[in-house]
Amino acid sequence: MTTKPLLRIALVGTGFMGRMHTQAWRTAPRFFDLPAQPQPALLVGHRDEPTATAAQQWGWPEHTTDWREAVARDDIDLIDICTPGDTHAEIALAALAAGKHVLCEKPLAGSVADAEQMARAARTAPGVAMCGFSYRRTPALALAHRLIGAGRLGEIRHVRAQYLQDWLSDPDAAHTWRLDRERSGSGALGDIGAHSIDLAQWLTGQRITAVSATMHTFVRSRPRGGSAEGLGAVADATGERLPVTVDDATAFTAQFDDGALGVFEATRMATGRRNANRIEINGERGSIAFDFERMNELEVYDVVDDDAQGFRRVQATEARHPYAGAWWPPGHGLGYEHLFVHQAADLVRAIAGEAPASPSFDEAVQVQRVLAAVEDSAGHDSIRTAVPGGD
Ligand code: SOE
Repeated sequence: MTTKPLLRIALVGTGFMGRMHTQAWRTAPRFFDLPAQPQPALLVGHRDEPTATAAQQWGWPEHTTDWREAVARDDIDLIDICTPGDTHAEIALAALAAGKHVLCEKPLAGSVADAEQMARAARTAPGVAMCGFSYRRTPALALAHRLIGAGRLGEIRHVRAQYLQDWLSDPDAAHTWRLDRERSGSGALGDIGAHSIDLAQWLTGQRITAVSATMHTFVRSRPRGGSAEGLGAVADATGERLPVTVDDATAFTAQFDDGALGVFEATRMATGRRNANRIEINGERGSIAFDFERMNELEVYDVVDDDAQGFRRVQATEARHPYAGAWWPPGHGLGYEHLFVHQAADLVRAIAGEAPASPSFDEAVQVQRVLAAVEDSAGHDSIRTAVPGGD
């Protein structure tokens, strides 16, 4: 029996994403035949007690509150960054300089300048760097990518992408770092709109070259969150309200470099839409449509006419579909966590040189540039046309 080389991981971040990545690192080698064995080695948090508790519960043998320790250690191969966006650049740059592989959550950074610096470092570093735009690893979307890549839609004309959530629709939902521009970069735009931008560019193979945008914050202050942070945050007892410094909702139109026209919407205020990451692409020869709330399905339309023409609902749950064959018998279906398992598996393969890391930091910078252009556009009233008679 040959033993596989170990890939020793330090994960930075003990929130929802830290938990998700932990699960992914443990599960990936159980379902995918990988060229190396991921080994969760060190969990890094920012407060000692919660970090110790998370390490114990999630099965990390060691923990620390100093990410620099993880970067300095010779027995760590990969740094997995699951922290708020304002910390990504510093950690990733140090990790790459120390020769580590890096997985960095999305969006890549808080600014284009930081993201560009990270991408420059990644280009020359010995380690492999990848950004966590996890939806690329949804079997139905990977299938869409394959169909579009094979030319099944012909020339692409429309991209219609909406990412709709509702966890902030209650004006008294607690404040979290995701509502603080300093820490998160932006709100609905960077948190979920970034996924739509990445998917749109990846699926079409086209870059967004121009945007026209509007952004809005409906609830301008929220109760301070207690000890639980992130999506599960609950208001503390003080009654103090903190300012919301990011967008609750963003909408923009876009032009792509090969002629497609895009319409995008990202909001965390769409009551009843829990995680509706939707995208529809129309080409001259057909269309695809996807909604993450029905993540195992891809709608496919082909213009070739016959008596049964119309959108077909393809269940992307069969062995011939991307990723799906590694899991359950046909038709049994996958969930949100599986995207992260696929991401972990793909990164291990990229590190072994079997395929390029995707999305690379260069691809993630392109998303960052679109985010910045959207904010820039929305911030310039002069490029918006007022409707006569309105105030
Ligand atoms: C919260 O809006 C969130 O957890 C995002 O941060 C993730 O990227 C997305 O996958 C689900 O929603």
